[in-house]
Amino acid sequence: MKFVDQAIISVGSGKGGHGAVHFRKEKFVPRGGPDGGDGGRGGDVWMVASSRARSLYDFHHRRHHSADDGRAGGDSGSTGRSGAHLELVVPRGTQVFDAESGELLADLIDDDTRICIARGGNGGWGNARFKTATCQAPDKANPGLPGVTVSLRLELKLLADVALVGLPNAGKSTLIRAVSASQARVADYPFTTLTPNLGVVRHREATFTIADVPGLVAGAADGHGLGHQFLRHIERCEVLVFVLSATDELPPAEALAVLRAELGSFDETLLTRPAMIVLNKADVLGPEAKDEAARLSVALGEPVLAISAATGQGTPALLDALLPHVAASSSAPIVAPYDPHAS
Ligand SMILES: Nc1nc2c(ncn2[C@@H]2O[C@H](COP(=O)(O)OP(=O)(O)OP(=O)(O)O)[C@@H](O)[C@H]2O)c(=O)[nH]1
Ligand SMILES: [Mg+2]
Repeated sequence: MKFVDQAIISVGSGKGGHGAVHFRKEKFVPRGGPDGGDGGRGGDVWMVASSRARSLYDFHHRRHHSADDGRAGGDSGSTGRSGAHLELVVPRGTQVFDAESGELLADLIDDDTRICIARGGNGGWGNARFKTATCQAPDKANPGLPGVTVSLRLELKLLADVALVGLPNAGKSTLIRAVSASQARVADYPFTTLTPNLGVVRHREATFTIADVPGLVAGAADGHGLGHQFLRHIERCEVLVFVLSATDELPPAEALAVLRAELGSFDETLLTRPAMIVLNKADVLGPEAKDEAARLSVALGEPVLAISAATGQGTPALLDALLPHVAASSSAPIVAPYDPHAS
């Protein structure tokens, strides 16, 4: 299934059913009173997060979604049937914005978090409600109220604890495959990865998620390569791993400078996020790799870990170093959990 991480949709809640005008007709009751029932309520539109949903693909194809209308009231005071509510299931990590004002309506993070986007219209009163002392036979009933239509922008931001950031071909996908069950595609050419991959890492007692986003290149901010379009997926991660290739023509320190410049031009705060630097493809350098990593570490003034995503060398040490960051991770939803009894 295609990975789609943005969609613009419109949702409409159901109309309320009309109230009925009706009079009791019974044998031997010459002038039965009014007994027209109320219309049923229109259905609401809800959004609910679920780990079963993986992308916003369905919304890319179907743009309009509406709940059912309420039915009209009936005879003998019977209320019309309410319209069924509509539940739209989105992946965890979906942010829902009002497309017109840009306001963030909900950040659906936990499984089963839900929000009512559009309330259904109330049903109209039937004529039984209008009977008064002076008006015993009202022929008046209210129409049902209309539903509301809302334009929404959905934006999926993956919820990974760790994000791998690197130039194309640095070995990010090889690394996510090495440490998780992800089947990310690996190949010896740039831009093998076109959409983010998520993997679940189980290391010692901990379980955390790791994201492999498409390679970044210099000028991504101006739309080079795949541009910045996937960087929003790393906004919520706890820790970044800069994956540098030891065999690239571009020296690793320069590669890191390119990556940091691109992250910074997308979102300055990403530069203050805890980060780890790995020098990948250590197997190619052989025993030299450790010294190379040490030299780089001195030059940068930051720790650098030599690893080989291909052979697994150094990856347990990387996962160990990530543990303190991911253990602290917790993301709280900004909307209250669904309460079916709340009005
Ligand atoms: N020798 C060696 N080769 C590696 C290592 N890691 C990755 N490679 C090779 O490098 C090439 C690129 O690897 P990928 O994992 O696809 O790189 P990527 O960073 O995901 O690339 P994009 O998806 O294009 O951004 C592949 O041919 C891999 O086999 C490593 O540790 N050692
Ligand atoms: Mg890749």
